[in-house]
Amino acid sequence: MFIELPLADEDFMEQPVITLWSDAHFHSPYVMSVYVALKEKGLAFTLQTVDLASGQHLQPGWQGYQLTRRVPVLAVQEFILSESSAIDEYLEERFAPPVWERIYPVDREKRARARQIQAWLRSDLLPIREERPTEVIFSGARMPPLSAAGCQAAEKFIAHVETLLPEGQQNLFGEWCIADTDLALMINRLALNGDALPARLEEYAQFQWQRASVQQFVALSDQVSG
Ligand SMILES: N[C@@H](CCC(=O)N[C@@H](CS)C(=O)NCC(=O)O)C(=O)O
Repeated sequence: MFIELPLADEDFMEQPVITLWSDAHFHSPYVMSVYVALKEKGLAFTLQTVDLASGQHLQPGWQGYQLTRRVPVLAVQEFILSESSAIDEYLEERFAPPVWERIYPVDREKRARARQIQAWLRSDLLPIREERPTEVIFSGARMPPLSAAGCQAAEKFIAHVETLLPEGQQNLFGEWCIADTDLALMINRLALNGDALPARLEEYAQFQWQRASVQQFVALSDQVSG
């Protein structure tokens, strides 16, 4: 049975002013997640940058200083939030379907799994994140072979992704969701460096990377690096 839920008043209100704070080079995978979420939702927003290299984010004048002093930071009117997956989830609730596009699966268990994947990619696999920085993805850097710890993390990562990703499918859960973009970024840390990966993981990441919202973010970092 299909039950139509009443829409909240704020769904009908004009879109509030939204600002996304990024690092100046657009190299942050966490900023990318929020940028893609905003684009996929169809929200208008202003992009502002803070220069991490010169420590601008550690200056009391910056909006994110009162939070975690890290990017991304999202401001929706006077509400300021950090931590990318918390922001993605907030956006899904604040700008909820069907008025705004969906960025998490409809099904509760799939939605939980998507959030599990996001949390895992942010809290585990540190050797991959350290030895395959996003410069590999956004500025063509090539890194030396993985250390023993890197190989171990890559092996664990690949084994789990193979169980997560259904054979012959282009998305984790049928329809695209924000965890697909986060996962593709992690795969691309290895794939774009030339590390060995099962073909279907590479193909999945390549497919995800063609998404317009992802390409718009890649273009931002291309513009900065000239
Ligand atoms: N778990 C955080 C990670 C944010 C993060 O590590 N941001 C980095 C840029 S990729 C940053 O701001 N680094 C500056 C610092 O930590 O001082 C998220 O998902 O938003």
